[in-house]
Amino acid sequence: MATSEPRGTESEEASNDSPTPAVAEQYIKHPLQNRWALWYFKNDKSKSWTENLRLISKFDTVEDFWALYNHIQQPSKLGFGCDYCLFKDGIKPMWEDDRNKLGGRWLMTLSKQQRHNDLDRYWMETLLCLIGESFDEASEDVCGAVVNVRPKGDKIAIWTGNCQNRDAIMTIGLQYKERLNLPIKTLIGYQSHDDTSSKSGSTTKNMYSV
Ligand code: MGP
Repeated sequence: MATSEPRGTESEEASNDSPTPAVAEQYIKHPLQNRWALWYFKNDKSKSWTENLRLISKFDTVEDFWALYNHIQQPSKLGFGCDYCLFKDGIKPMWEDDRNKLGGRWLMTLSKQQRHNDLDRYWMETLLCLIGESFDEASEDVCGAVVNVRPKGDKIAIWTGNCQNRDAIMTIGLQYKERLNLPIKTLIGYQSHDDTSSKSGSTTKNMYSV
């Protein structure tokens, strides 16, 4: 019929119809500054430490982070001996990686009671500090974070790349403590991986503390 539009024109019009910014906002994921990799460690004594470490997934948007976070178990539900590690893409969560070998970690050791009260909350806040690059320029120094689920008390740590970068390390430590709302009298210590990996006793000396 004379009044009907040719099909070609109809589809051409539709394809020229670019979404308004408000509509586009609904579809475009929010990019993170870095791509991150989540690793899982399960302690199987028949295998080496490295073999027990598995990459779960990588993400580089806010939406993909939450999809992954909501899909996996909270640390408090993991078995003893298990870890999660969140590291910048390209850095393996081990002392031996080139980007870690001169570095160290801010270490928080939790009491057994805190497994129930604080562990999952602290871990989530730690993840948000990392993906949100919360430590200003010092975020550059961050390599990743690790949660260790252990019978003697769980641990959460932020790993940084160079244990001589005092200013960056102190910025990270102070802001991290504030983000977790830790009481001023609760001290956390920073230890070099060199000292941790070569320790002979049960404690490693702190290079810095806040
Ligand atoms: P751990 O899992 O960091 O702490 O290290 P855990 O289980 O609380 O033990 P503790 O020694 O702190 O009381 C346990 C062991 O895993 C280490 O002694 C190493 O043998 C091994 N291990 C841990 N890390 C982080 C590494 C690593 O980066 N590289 C290698 N090769 N081994 C590691």
